[in-house]
Amino acid sequence: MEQYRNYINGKWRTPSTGVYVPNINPADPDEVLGMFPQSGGIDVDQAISAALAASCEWQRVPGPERGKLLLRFADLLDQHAAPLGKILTKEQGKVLKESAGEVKRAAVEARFMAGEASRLSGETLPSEVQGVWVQVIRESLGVIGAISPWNFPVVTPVRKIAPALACGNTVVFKPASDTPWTAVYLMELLIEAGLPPGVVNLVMGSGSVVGQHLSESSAVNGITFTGSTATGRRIYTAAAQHLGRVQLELGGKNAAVVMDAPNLEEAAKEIVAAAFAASGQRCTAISRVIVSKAEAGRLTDIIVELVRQIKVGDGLSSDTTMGPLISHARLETAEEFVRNAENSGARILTGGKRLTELGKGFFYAPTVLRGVKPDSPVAREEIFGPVLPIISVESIEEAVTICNDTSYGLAASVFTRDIDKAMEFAGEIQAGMIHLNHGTASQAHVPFGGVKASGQGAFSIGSTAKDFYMTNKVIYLRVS
Ligand code: TAP
Repeated sequence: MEQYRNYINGKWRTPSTGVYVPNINPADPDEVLGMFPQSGGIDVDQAISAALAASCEWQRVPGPERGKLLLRFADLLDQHAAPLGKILTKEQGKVLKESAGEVKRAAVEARFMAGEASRLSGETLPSEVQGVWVQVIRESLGVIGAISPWNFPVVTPVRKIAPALACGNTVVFKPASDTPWTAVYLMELLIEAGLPPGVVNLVMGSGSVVGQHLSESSAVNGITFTGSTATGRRIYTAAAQHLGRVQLELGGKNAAVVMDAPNLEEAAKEIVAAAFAASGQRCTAISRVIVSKAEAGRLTDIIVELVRQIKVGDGLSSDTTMGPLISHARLETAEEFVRNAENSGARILTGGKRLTELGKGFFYAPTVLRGVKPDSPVAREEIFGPVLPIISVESIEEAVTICNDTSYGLAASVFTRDIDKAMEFAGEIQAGMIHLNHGTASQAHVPFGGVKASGQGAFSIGSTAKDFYMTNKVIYLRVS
């Protein structure tokens, strides 16, 4: 069984603890894919020291040169889309098509950030004083801690590492314990692209040890994190002790509102795609439908018909359209949400059970619930699984009230032909991203983020990322 190592200061290193843990295939938990380091605080400290030491030189490399490294990295991602996608499917479970799509998306985001490395502009201001110029320039933040989740183990790390490098920062990268293999592969591609020693360091291990230590270190200038709101709060608290900057991308409870939809079939297709991609394990997954009473029956019928066509199985099989959940714990969470919903009067229209006939994998049937109470947990809390509750309402005002009645504020969709309703919705909804007449899909150059318990700090994709990865310096210059 292959043993993988951390990558610190340009070398692959065994963890100081000497401990390795198995990485399993969620479609077949008996299959061990490799043994990965369970690192300790010493490894994190070594990685931070390496990143600090490399920082001075890396930030002096001209932006366009840093961009060239990212362009090579983006090309390598494209070239490796098939093998890296296969590894992604094996350790994460999503279907091959989604995995390859994720790698390609990562390449596009890396390429955009390569361009940003040539656009790290500041501004020149008029001065109050004659003969004095005022300039605001942008400098690198320093050492970045990048902590990523398991649901998008390629694009999320790239979304953190690429802007960090473009902006002249160095990185300590801690991947999720469930998906370390893709992290090792990403490091190999970065090395092949010409990464200097110390500029990106990979430390694998548990969140409570490696992630926590990284967040607490005063030598880390910024932590960029994607994952649960609970962990985000812990990181925010730890970073606050040394006034570290944070960028937190957290959970969501994204609604699709359907009210006078221009085309119910199209709306249903968009909703089902956004709800069940990655087995519903996306922070931007649509995880509740709020539909007018007049349209509820027909929309529900089409959604159920589409969901029944989803073919659950091992993501490696060509006919599979939805893979397993990441872990047994996620399976139990999905079950609990559905059980509670049923107990409070909801009806299962399809799914609602484990698919044990598919073997030991963490397979859960895509599920649609009707008659869901707007104040029940399944309607207000993040499920992170293939479960879609449907709620019917009388008016757009009621829909907006229900939409906002959650601690989250990430994304929302509305399907309507009524421009007044669309604009009322866009104005009233407490969310970082609003989609009118399509599902909750983001784009590779467009700012991405949430409000309320869904996020904190600068939006992560697109040019807004620079607000996290750079700091301002003001220069007053008297010209004689
Ligand atoms: P988290 O516990 O938040 O894990 C995300 C990352 O944070 C992982 O790398 C994790 O490491 C690390 N981490 C855990 N505890 C930490 C700590 N104290 N300090 C620093 N880093 C720490 O998420 P999860 O348990 O994998 O998933 C649970 C829930 O999170 C899901 O049900 C879902 O609601 C949400 N989630 C949201 C997203 C997005 S995209 N917003 C993504 C994934 C999960 P380990 O893997 O080693 O624990």
